[in-house]
Amino acid sequence: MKLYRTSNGNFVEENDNFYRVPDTDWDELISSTDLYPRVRDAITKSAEKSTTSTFNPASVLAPIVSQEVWAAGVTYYRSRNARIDESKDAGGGTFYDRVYAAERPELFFKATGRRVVGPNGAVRIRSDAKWSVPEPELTVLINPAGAIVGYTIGNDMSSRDIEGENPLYLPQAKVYDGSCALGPCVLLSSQPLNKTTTIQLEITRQGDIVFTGSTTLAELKREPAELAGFLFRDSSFPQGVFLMTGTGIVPSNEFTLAHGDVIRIKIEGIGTLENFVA
Ligand code: DO4
Ligand code: MG
Repeated sequence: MKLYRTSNGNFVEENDNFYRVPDTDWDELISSTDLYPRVRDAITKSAEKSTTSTFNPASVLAPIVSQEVWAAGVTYYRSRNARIDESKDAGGGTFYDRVYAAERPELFFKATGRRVVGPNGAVRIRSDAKWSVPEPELTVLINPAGAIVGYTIGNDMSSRDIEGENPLYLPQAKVYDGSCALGPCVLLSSQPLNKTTTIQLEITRQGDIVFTGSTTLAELKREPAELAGFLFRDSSFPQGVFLMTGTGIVPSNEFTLAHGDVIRIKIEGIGTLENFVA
């Protein structure tokens, strides 16, 4: 089951049919302990009446209202290497390698709903950054009890020159208007995704492909449940929380995003999140 938040209410998709989830407030729905039965019930009731609902893909919004978005970093070997390289003048060889190997992961605050862009929306690059990249990341939805209940696609937009200059600049490199995209839906499942699940990134500029890359969840060093466990240590999330699990795709150092670029992130089993750079 895939859950969509739209400007016309909440919908669930199953087997290519769309069903309205009636009278639901997004925050209340996704944080409820009976999320799956409620969504299943919406399908059953619609099926009994033989009604499917008209679903307008253009009305899809980011799947977030009051939730915070957090992010994990340096969870893929590719990310570890890229960070060590970008921060070599700041002593990055030590701290990125250490966090990759440590028991405690890197977790950082990424966004509130106000800063999150939905499908086809405009993400931004900072005006004071010279080196900007998208970070395609499997993103988990965790309920207030700390259980992973769903999966979506996230883009952790990042300013690599600011991050590389000094690790203490990380919040500025990561948190700004339009720095995060989520969507298009939440794949509802309490089961871990298969390790063979692919994550693909494609960037086009004026119609030409300027970057493609892919990875799989087999390359993710830490289990999403382990990351969620650390996030919930001494922190509560009454409306649930989204946690980005880190990037395994990093373009080469010559690449930087430009205004107008189109970023497509595809995760097998979830869908495609497409955004353009404002
Ligand atoms: O420590 C820097 C950020 C790492 C990150 O965002 C990632 O690995 O995805
Ligand atoms: Mg990231």
